[in-house]
Amino acid sequence: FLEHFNWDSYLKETGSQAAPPHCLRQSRIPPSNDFKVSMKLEAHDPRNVTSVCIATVIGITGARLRLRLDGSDNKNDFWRLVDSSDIQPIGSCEKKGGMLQPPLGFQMNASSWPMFLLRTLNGAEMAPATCFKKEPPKPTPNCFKVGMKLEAIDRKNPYLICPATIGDVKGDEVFITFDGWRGAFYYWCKYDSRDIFPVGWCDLTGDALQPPGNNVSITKTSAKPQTSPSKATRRSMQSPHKSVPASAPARGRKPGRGKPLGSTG
Ligand code: MLZ
Repeated sequence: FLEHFNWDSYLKETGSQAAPPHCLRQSRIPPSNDFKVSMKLEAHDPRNVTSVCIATVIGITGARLRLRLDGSDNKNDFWRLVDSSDIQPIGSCEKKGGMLQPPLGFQMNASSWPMFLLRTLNGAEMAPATCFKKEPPKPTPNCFKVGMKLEAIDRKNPYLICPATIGDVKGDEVFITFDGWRGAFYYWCKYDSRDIFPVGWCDLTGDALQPPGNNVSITKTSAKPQTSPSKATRRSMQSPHKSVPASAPARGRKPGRGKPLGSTG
């Protein structure tokens, strides 16, 4: 089954609050996506962030681009917002006195890089500077509270944006939990991460928001009582769904390590 997920009824039925948009480092009006598939640009290599590489737009999804580094394989695609500071027009690197680098895992002999670069850029359609939007400023200090709802990228499946709940807040980090999914998907991130969005983001950008998961888990102890949206989720999704109450790993655990609560689905 595939049903349209409705935030309004979900929030009502779970008695929860959407994170105020000013808490997030996203534009109030999402930037328009003027890129086209096959355009080329410069991007920081996600696996080697100090190097700037040539990337090709492989796909468009909402305000995001699916990118592939030229000379890399098709197993390491990544997604960036059109207002990400990780991407820039071709020529930007050279203007700043830098050199374009082969991607990590460059498929050819390193000595063939200069020729590969010439060939890959020759006749290529370069994304015009107007496609690149200014990154919004960092919001002032972390104003997230436990229980606030938002939309967040599933870092294990980064093409997916899913309904999420703030499970914990610690300094400038927030613990992202996914409604209806087990802990293995959860992660800590900075409050100004570009991977988290206000409720309604996908509706505005046309990106596909995943419905909450249907995994049922029994979490025995939870230091902070949280809303358990199981009944409401069931109604909201018109199917026997249950949602997992958020439970963050104990304080002091390393950020980014979700405590597995069982199978991940
Ligand atoms: N493993 C699942 C996708 C899970 C998405 C969870 N997002 C929080 C699947 O393959 O269907």
